[in-house]
Amino acid sequence: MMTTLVAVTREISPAMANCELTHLPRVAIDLDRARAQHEDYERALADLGCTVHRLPSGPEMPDSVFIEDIAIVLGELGIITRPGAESRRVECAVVEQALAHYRALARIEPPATLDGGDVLAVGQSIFIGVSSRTNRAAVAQMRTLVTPLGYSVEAVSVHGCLHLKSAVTSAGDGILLMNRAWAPAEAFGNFDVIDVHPDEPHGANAVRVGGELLCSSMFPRTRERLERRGLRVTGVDVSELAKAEGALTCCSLILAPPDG
Ligand code: CIR
Repeated sequence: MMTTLVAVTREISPAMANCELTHLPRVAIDLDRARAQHEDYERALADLGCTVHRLPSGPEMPDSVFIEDIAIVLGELGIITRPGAESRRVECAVVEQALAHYRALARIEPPATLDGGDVLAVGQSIFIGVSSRTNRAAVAQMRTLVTPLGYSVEAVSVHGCLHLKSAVTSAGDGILLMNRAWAPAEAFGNFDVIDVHPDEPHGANAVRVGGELLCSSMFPRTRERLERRGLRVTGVDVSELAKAEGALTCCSLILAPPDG
């Protein structure tokens, strides 16, 4: 039986320069630096108790490192997405094969499109960002898949950023880290909200691993706010990956031991 967390990650593609970009201008990406940062990120996950399982990539999938968009992994079920960017659908097959070792799997089907970056699961509540990548048909399919497992599904409109988790992530029990300009705080009900520092609009994307938070070192003022609230934070530099519009949650799928 699996007893520790598993973090499934994916190699950086040699074609990362051709990544999808929505809100950012294209700038040169230093592949060696990106790879070194990705290794640091994996090391940080290992230090926080994860066994890292890295999948291979290829030149036909420039955005492969952002594996979060390709699957949602709950305690009982994995869901293979149908990414909103057509160029990313080629990423699904290998992720599906790998996750089949860990979970029973379901799939999002056309006409639905869903990026995992739009899915925030907090306990039994699942918030789904309706964004340029994720549509309402996906919300309906997710609801059909997860309601029988005891989860609730709430659709949340996302504006001004790529994904729901660019705007909000879970920072601790009952606590969300948020940029309210990009997602409506009222959609989440009864959580304490820690606002990103106004100078750090991209600072809301943090990964919760066990009792700690992995945050980008690009956002020190937001980190201060988290630490002031007593949260334990590890910083990682992912500035090169950020040029491809990726953040921290998007570079892994964290699998808890399956329920039961
Ligand atoms: C994309 O546009 O799909 C990639 N360049 C970045 C995806 C980042 N994913 C995420 O934040 N969940």
